[in-house]
Amino acid sequence: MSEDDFFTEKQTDGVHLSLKVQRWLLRQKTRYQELVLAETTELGRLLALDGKVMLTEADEAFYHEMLVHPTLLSLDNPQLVAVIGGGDGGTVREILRHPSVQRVFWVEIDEAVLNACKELLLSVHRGAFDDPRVELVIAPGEQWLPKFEETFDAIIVDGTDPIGPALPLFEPPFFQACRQALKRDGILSLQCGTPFYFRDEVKMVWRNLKQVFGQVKLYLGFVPTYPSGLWAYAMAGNCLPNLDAAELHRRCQQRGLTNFRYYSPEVHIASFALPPFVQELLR
Ligand code: AG3
Repeated sequence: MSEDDFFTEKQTDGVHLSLKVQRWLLRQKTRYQELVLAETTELGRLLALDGKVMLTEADEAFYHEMLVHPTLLSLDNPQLVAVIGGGDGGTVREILRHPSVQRVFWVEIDEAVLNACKELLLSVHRGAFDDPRVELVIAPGEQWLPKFEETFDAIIVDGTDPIGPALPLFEPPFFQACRQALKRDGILSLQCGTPFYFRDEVKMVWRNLKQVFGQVKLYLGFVPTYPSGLWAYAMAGNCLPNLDAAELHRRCQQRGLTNFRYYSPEVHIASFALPPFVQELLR
């Protein structure tokens, strides 16, 4: 067994995660990043960009459900949604489960990622590319959003880590553009890294969001193949509703949302309880 049989993410200088690979499906340098798709022995297919795990088939639902449903279930009637990034289609797939959604603008910078995922990650996008409600735009989100004339019920940012090329998606000018592109009661949600290893990044994203939005909430989920497994997400808006589990259950039922793998109304509520070491980052 050689090291070539493993995909390794250097999560930090001293902590690496290795997944054993049965078959390499694609290794490609795109215009923007280095893309790897592989069949792992235990976790299904793997998508990695610039050496970082974006998803495995085994746990992608944990991430995509938590990025999408807390936000869309907080809205009475989400109709127009923008997704920035998320080239694999998992985020768009979860959005399309909400029957009130009429249009999704899916803005991804890297066409090569879209093409590769469309062909090789069918279980992830499950046809999202061909859904008539979806409008695919190939552009950098931070350039496209300020030009769009309508206002969104939700904007969901599914970028990579808040370092390197995706950094503009975590900075105040982009958050301003999001605020302007949202309806009065619209909500922005995004992933913001792990509070265990990426303390400064989580702090930075929190501070930048607070500068721009009236209300910001951080919440947590478990994603086994991401650094530390403990993942932070943020929701931001003018005024975020506080729904109880009974109301969330009612909304799930109304919308025909069942068969989640990670999300549940109880998990939703619990995910906003932050351990002291995370609270510390937000002071
Ligand atoms: N988007 C966020 C992945 C960040 C993972 N970071 C890491 N492995 N260092 C994933 C895209 C899935 N749609």
